[in-house]
Amino acid sequence: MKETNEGLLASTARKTLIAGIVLCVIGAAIAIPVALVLTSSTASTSSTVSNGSSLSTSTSTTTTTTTFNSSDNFNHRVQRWGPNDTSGTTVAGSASGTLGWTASLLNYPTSIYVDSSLNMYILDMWNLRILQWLNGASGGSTIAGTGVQGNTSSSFNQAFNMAVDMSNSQIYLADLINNRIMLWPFFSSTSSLIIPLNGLVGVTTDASGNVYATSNTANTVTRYPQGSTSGTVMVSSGLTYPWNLRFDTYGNLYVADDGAGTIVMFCAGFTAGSVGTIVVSGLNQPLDVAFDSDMNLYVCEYGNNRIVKFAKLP
Ligand SMILES: *[C@@H]1O[C@H](CO)[C@@H](O)[C@H](O)[C@H]1NC(C)=O
Ligand SMILES: *[C@@H]1O[C@H](CO)[C@@H](O)[C@H](O)[C@H]1NC(C)=O
Ligand SMILES: *[C@@H]1O[C@H](CO)[C@@H](O)[C@H](O)[C@H]1NC(C)=O
Ligand SMILES: CC(=O)N[C@H]1CO[C@H](CO)[C@@H](O)[C@@H]1O
Repeated sequence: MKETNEGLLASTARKTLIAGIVLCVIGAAIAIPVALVLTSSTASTSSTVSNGSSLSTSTSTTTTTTTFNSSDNFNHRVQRWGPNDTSGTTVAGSASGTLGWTASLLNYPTSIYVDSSLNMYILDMWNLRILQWLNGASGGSTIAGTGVQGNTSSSFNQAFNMAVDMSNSQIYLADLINNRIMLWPFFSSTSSLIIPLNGLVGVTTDASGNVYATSNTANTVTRYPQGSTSGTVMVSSGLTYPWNLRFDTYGNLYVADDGAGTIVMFCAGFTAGSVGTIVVSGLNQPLDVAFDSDMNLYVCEYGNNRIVKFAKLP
């Protein structure tokens, strides 16, 4: 990820970010293809997403972290947008953007996950902890991390992304500086599994619990069966500095390709050696993707300090 200073585009000056139609056949036995048809962009918000690095959707809301790394603007908060909101509401951290290390303040929150009850899991990067922040609470509880920077099985260092596996009450953490994925059972003092991966930056799981991670030095996506530390490189060409990645409910995979400014899609069941289809291009440092329950696609566009929504056509 490179630093830029483009700031926000005025709404009238937004680029048209147009995508195409992608057809994926879901399962050999199912004849009906699912079409992902994207329209041109409408940004769901404006200046309130400053250096946003991560977003998460729940049934009725979109939630994003709003700071990442800026030398002059630290918001250190998580904001939530309802379906038609034009501005966000701060739901964790300081509304005025003050950083801190108490239970109610954040220090570079880089990754967010929201469960179906709107409880949040927040990777509070420079506090070296993951917080579980119940919906409506005024502060969080540390669910992983000791607050101490390190490379042991109970510490991590500058982690940008995580994948929360609610069904097994555990979190996969992309421990970037230490080049490893750590598996943290909720409220455990140590990691229960460590997977080495050079250049690791993004991590997610599929519906079966397999782990997928991006490397932005090798420009790859690697797949690890649940519980295994040995992976298969699934994607080894077509990506340029990939960041985070995520599956939709049909099992198709989307990679935010930061360096190319694109979202690259792989149909469910894709095999090793696959080259994806670019479904969105013209983005400025896309770091994360998410879908709502209607299959609208949201992109966290760090370089333009905004979230972009691509509506699925009926
Ligand atoms: C923040 O940005 C500066 C300038 O690009 C960089 O040197 C530093 O490593 C970054 N820090 C983090 C935590 O990303
Ligand atoms: C959001 O706006 C759409 C289009 O106007 C409308 O159909 C929908 O009911 C609204 N949703 C909420 C929760 O207000
Ligand atoms: C772990 O951290 C210690 C202390 O900073 C350092 O000496 C050591 O080289 C590190 N090991 C690795 C594998 O990074
Ligand atoms: C790297 C980057 O895009 N930093 C931005 C963070 O947010 C502030 C305020 O919106 C911008 O001025 C920076 O350019």
